[in-house]
Amino acid sequence: MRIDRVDIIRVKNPFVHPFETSFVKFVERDALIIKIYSEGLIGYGECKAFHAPLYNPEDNGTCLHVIRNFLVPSILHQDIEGPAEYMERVSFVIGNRLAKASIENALWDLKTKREEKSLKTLIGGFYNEVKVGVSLGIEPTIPALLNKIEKYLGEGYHRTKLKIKPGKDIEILKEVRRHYPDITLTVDANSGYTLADIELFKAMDEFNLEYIEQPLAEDDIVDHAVLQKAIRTPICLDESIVSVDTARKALELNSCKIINIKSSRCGGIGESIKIHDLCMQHNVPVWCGGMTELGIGRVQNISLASLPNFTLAHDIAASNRYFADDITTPVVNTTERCTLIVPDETNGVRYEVDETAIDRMMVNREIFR
Ligand code: OSB
Ligand code: MG
Repeated sequence: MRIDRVDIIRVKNPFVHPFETSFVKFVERDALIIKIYSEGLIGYGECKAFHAPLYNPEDNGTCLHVIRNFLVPSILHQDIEGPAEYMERVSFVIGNRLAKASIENALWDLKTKREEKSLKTLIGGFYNEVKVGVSLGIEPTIPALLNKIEKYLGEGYHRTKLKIKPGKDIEILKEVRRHYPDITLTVDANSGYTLADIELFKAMDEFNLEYIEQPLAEDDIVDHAVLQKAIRTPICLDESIVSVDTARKALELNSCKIINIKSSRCGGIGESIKIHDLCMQHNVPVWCGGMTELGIGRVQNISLASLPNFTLAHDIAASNRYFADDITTPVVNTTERCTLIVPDETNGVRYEVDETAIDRMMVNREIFR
């Protein structure tokens, strides 16, 4: 496919409620939308980076630089076979996976339009419907957190994940378990701890958590292996897994028993499929992580999560869990079973990009043609 034009649109969309993690309190989603024009069709991708390099080494400023100066010139006015060939073409760019993934995702979207097939069909998806969980930020008080848990349990979310950080962990878990002894519960530390906290994680074994997500540093699968040996609760790696190769090493070292796949963090949908397949061979379940994405990214995640080894509840909440306004028609909403129907050619589920919503949120647009 010949690439005729690329737009990079910076948008900002406020969160309905601040979302606090161990590394920052988010108040708005700052994102880049990628539009690739090719032979009369348009493919959309969403860059999942944040406003600052607090979770990933990249942020929207570095992504803009890399996309503008290295990725766009690699494809503009050229013939691209598809997402895989694009990834080979830009392999000279080291790291910068979120930037690469945003274009890769847009090329997948173009491929669905060219071939008139759903993303599910193109990647060999299996499930028609996927289960979703909710990820809850750190709240100022325990009663405020309990209120949030009650609200989302009421909406049917299949798993409750609590963000934790040093000093906001065991006490919170005790209270939550006292009120909700049986719910499927997980915690996400976002790399907030070190092996010096090993006793704390041993103490968490009594709370019957489905998993502990990314307790230690993102570049430390060795210490995660030590920790996993010392506790019964499965460790789920998120930040540490940035490629099929890091996944292979983590599995060889027994650093985790579960992997959270975020296609952006791993450089795109193609690499995510490889990680999925590797985990499946090793009987390691995966689930689809979230980056509080806007509709374009959220919708692509639904299709990724249709692969057979995506067996645990996903961080693909209804859009209204984060936003009052979103950029797809319809906006992503869960069924009465708190699931999402995976769009395919036959079920009539279809999401279109809402350009007027993008215009409402736009702070800047760069056009390359
Ligand atoms: O670690 O999974 C994470 C949000 C921002 C950055 C990192 C993470 C998260 C979430 C929310 O946990 C996931 C979502 O619902 O999109
Ligand atoms: Mg996480």
